[in-house]
Amino acid sequence: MRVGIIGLPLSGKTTLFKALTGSEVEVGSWSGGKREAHIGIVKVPDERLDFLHTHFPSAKKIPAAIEYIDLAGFEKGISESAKVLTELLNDLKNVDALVVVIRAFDNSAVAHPDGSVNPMRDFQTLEAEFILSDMAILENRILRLERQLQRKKEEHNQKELTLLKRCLAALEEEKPLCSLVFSPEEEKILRGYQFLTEKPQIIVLNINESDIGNEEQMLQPFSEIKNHPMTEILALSAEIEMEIAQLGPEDAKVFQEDLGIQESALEKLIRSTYRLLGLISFFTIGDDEVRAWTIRRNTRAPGAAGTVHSDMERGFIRAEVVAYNAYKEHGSLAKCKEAGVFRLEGKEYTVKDGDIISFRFNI
Ligand SMILES: Nc1nc2c(ncn2[C@@H]2O[C@H](COP(=O)(O)OP(=O)(O)O)[C@@H](O)[C@H]2O)c(=O)[nH]1
Ligand SMILES: [Mg+2]
Repeated sequence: MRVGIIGLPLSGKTTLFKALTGSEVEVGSWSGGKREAHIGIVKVPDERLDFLHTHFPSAKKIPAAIEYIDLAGFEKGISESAKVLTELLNDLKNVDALVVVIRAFDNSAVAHPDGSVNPMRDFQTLEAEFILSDMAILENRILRLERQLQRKKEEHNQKELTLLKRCLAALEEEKPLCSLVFSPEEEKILRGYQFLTEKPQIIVLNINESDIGNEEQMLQPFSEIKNHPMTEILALSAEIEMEIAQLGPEDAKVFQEDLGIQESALEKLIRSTYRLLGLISFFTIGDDEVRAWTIRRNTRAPGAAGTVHSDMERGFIRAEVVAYNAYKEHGSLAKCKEAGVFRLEGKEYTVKDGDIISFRFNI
């Protein structure tokens, strides 16, 4: 799972990245045209995995992971610079969702590039710029396809042209591409383009420390956005979260309680990402390794096997499955078998959140 952090310059992207990954990169430095993306891996906290690990203490515990990419600033007018846009789109490759950071904090030491703090204006600037970037890519590609088609009528090019024109028409009406419905074949064509408005978004309002506890009110102007199926929205203070991330777990807890923060930025964002993308976890357990894996809801057993190893998908025979809650109740795999809660499932089985699975395969 890959998530790109995007936003206007000095909105707190790198600060949030540090809060999430605990990594030591410099904040606030104006990159002066140098675009460099930071990449960090975040382990997904999961109490169920912790519990399972207590039963296999000598095994390695491997949590699921989300990769966060701190993308270089997305400036107003970026869609007009083909080179910068190409670089950004390169960094965005295979990103499953965007975290869009919106500045809602005042900080006299860090002047807002547009002179004043106005979250709604910045949000609209970004969304408009996302639309313009996608349009720039589409217009380019449409021109080229039309030229190719004049030389030679090829059906797949014709199909692509029709599809891209439909996309462009939507964007001209300010409709993001995620609001359109595509057939699987169309999705396949579009996948190569990395359109910004096709990616699900988690909007993060980066608020002042003094606004902690006031999140609801801060989010009020954005309430309409909550209804978009491809969007989540939340408020946090990136700077405070970064400070908390640098403390040990005990101190962090005390600090969070003092400030009235119920959930860390990391927990909030991971929960939003799972909800937005419809993700669930399953587990594999054994004496070597106790591990959590992330898949999309409604994945069948062979697809889940494929996340562990492609051979397991190819040579899939069956899955031996026990639900986490049943395991917890009975206390061991042997007892689960005795109690008859251990199931054999075939190719058609849809994996559920919390399933503990052992795959049988043959290649
Ligand atoms: N007061 C305050 N300052 C912040 C907050 N988040 C970021 N900053 C400051 O804003 C500046 C820019 O932050 P940075 O994360 O580098 O922004 P980026 O350009 O979006 O990556 C830095 O000096 C940060 O310390 C916040 O939540 N509150
Ligand atoms: Mg930065």
